[in-house]
Amino acid sequence: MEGHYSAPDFEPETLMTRLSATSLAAISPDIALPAYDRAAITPGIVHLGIGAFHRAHMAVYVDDLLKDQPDWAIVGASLRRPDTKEALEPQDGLYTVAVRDAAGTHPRVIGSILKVLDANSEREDLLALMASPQIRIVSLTVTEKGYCHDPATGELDQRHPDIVHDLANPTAPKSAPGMLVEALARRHAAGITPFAVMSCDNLPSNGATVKRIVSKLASLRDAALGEWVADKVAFPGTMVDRIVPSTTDADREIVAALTGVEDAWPIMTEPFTQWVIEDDFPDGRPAFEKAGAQLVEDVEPFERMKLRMLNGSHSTMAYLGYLAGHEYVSDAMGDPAFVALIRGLMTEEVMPTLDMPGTDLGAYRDQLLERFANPALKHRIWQIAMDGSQKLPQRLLGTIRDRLAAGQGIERLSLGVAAWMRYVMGIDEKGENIDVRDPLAIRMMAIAAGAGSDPEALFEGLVGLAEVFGDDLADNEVFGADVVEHLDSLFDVGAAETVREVVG
Ligand code: CS2
Repeated sequence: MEGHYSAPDFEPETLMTRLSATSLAAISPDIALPAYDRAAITPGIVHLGIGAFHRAHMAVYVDDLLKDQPDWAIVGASLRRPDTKEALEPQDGLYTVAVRDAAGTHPRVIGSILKVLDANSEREDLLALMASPQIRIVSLTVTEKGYCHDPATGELDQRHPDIVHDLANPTAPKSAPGMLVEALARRHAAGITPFAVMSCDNLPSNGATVKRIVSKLASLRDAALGEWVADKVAFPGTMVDRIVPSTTDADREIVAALTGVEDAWPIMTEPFTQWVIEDDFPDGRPAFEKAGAQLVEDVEPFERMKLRMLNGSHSTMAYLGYLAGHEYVSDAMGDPAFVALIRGLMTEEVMPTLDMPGTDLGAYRDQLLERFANPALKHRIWQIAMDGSQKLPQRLLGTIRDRLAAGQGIERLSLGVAAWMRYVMGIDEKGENIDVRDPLAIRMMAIAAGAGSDPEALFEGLVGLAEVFGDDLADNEVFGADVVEHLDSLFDVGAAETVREVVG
């Protein structure tokens, strides 16, 4: 998702043709190309946060549908950096998605993104497009922190600098919620039906959460607008799933060798993809189900399952794996103690909290373990470790609360939290600095500096971050005792040995 991927250092090779509308004929004949006339497609969707995740996920589903539904193409927007625009513009929006596993790498050229706008330099064009009736869906992948909310409560953070800015400058907003409110305000004023707002980020109850944030911001601007947003705008919830590591120069070379053309920013991903969507699109939608999405009435059980099973395991593995010296998820999965920990975490501690009639959770777990072990997918642990303060509540803390309320143990879940606390200290087990990327990094490192390597003090300091832990967990004795015990062990014997001890 946007913010997680570094821009490629792309220097076109003089001998090889660059991917573009005119070079499609030069592509190796066994590579799939857009199955429709790109000159005939028109935009129906604006997507905010046109990072790697969107391009490996929703844009592929839309690409599958454009042949029959040409009025649903995507205009992407990047809110922070113009790098995606710079990579895709010379390529007429075309890019390669390469699916990788042990059996090989399979590229395909995607054409569903008509163009990319840079929200900073082209804000007016973007807002005007969002306000126009042809746009019926605005979708988002802006990462957890892009919603400017308090992760523990899911409420708009009114002190967030971008929100303060957007309230003072409502017609020239910076934040994703601010862009949505301004575009909706223009539609409201012009009597145009609102677009549906579809979050594709890993937030809990993402539809309801984004509705709460956007209607609150709208009401701070104008009470009547706030009511209109709350009553008339649809915010379908989604569960999105596909593992998308950031692209490296080596990936660029692999893709060029397979396709015969240069792509400045191909996307590498796994074979698996899943999209569960709440069917709430009053102004219409593409037939996403024809491309394999599941349209359901209530998406929350799916979201909870995915956030707690996949993302909860990912974050646990990321903090412990980083401290243990692993670079990629598949490296950590090469250690039987890590596999036993993650398997045990899901089976013993997460699965009993899920209510999923009709879903074989054991099979879901086994498939996750297989996906994590994919040796061809170079998924950096550090990439997952980013923004933990925004991720922990929905990935680990919700499960912990449910189990504590039922008097059940949290041995492995609390190890994930302890490893995060140890990680955000910013110093690894060899005494080297860790590049901790997190909106709260400065505060957390100050807390850690005050605590030194005293587990109790570190826990007390970090659990006081109410936007992460709420106001209940700090006083929970079981939680405190478990996390402090694990921290003690992490300081004492390190992450690899702690994992071995916990799995016995
Ligand atoms: C990962 C996710 O970076 C992370 O935090 O846990 O991006 C994960 O790969 C996706 O949610 C998989 O669908």
